[in-house]
Amino acid sequence: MPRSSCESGKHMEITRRDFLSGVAAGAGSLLCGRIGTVTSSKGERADVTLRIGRVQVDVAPGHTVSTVAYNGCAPGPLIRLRQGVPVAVEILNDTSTPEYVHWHGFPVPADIDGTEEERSLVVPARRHLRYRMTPAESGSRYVHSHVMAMRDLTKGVYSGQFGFVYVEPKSDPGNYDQEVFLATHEWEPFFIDADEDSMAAAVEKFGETDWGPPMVEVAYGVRSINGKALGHGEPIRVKEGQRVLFHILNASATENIELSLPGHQFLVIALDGNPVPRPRMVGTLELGVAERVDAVVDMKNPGVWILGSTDDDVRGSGLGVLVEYERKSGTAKQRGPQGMGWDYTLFGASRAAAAPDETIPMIIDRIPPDAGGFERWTINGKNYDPDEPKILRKGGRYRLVFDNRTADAHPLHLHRNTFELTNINGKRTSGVRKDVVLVKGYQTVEVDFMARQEGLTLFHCHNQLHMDTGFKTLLDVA
Ligand SMILES: [Cu+2]
Repeated sequence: MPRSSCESGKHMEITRRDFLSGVAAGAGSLLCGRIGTVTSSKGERADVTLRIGRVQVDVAPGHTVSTVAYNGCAPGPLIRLRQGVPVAVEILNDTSTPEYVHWHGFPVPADIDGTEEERSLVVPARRHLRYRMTPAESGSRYVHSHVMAMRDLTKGVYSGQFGFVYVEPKSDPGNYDQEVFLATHEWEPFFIDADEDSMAAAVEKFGETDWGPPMVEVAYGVRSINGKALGHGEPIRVKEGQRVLFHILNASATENIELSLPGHQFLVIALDGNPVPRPRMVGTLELGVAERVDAVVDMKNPGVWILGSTDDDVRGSGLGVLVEYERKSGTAKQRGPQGMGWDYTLFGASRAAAAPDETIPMIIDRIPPDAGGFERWTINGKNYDPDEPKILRKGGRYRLVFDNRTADAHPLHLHRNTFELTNINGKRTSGVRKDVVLVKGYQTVEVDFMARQEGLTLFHCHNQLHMDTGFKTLLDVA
């Protein structure tokens, strides 16, 4: 099995000049295995090549993970595309199981969206798949496996099959000196019994006798940013006075996270790759599973700091990276986050939303677990049913109303579309465009979207365990 060919824990630090001279489609990064132009088995040119295969990832001493990843490293290479410029994609599967490769945050046709539910093209075992794709939207996007994992915690997004995709806008208004791409991920997943609080809540709701076996949750042995646990990768090296643009992706299977950089604040300029109406300064970033945040940090507090989880245990198990100013070294300074906490409405305007053609309620709840202790999730009282997609009219304007009747926070994802947040738990907002929204316990959130993309469209919770246990539904735009 190949050892991961990633340069250990480099952070894809790209200077302004590198960025401007960057090659169009497929320009590699400093991180690992470049994805430059290659010639395919058929002799045709592919702009983006992903090779799915087994690797060993050295996350930390004592934590060498054997997994499946793209192009020999996890995260896979940074893929840079240009808005509106079509690319030829080739995916080679060196493993013995079929794979689905999902372009997350891309309004692409269902056949190349990479999900079984939408009847997309599969990448067969030991075979390859080619197609063309046009990135219509700019900004921070994501590519990842979309297979069901169920009880196999080596598959789907539990594996190393994820990578950052950045689509360069037609015009770049960026004002920064250095660009850093960071992807978080947890490793060594295992099942544990659900914590007492969620068990107690469930028993209270359904009664002791109906509930059955204890619920299971997923825990992790070690966490990472760009494949390295805190202290085991290269630090992010900065200079006093620099403006650093961080592109951050939560590439977890199940974990929503909060990050801070003590001594500094983040100017949030884009969410899920889309510029926000009101860039605002915050002390803490919150990223549900699969969310992306683009934020600028003014480096004006020399020293060594940890950009990492605000939770001591989570950070202690690896979710962090050192930020080291030039000519500074030693132990990182500790300090709580400063400044405003996280709230989507901070970044929105307050324009009233146009009336939708139809409002679609989505009541989120869970039902007692199956015999194996696997919780099951329902939308409007129904576990996933592939044969009953909700029919939408092309060009129609739809409002999804998420009503979370559980204590869990759910990162809800709509495939092949971007929606606009219109109401967060009773507070009106506008102009924040996303493809994942984190709906917290007992919250109600409303999002609007135009059904522009024909065909099957998957909606699901991006927590892999929740999705696998029925928290998904299909829309069909006709
Ligand atoms: Cu969920």
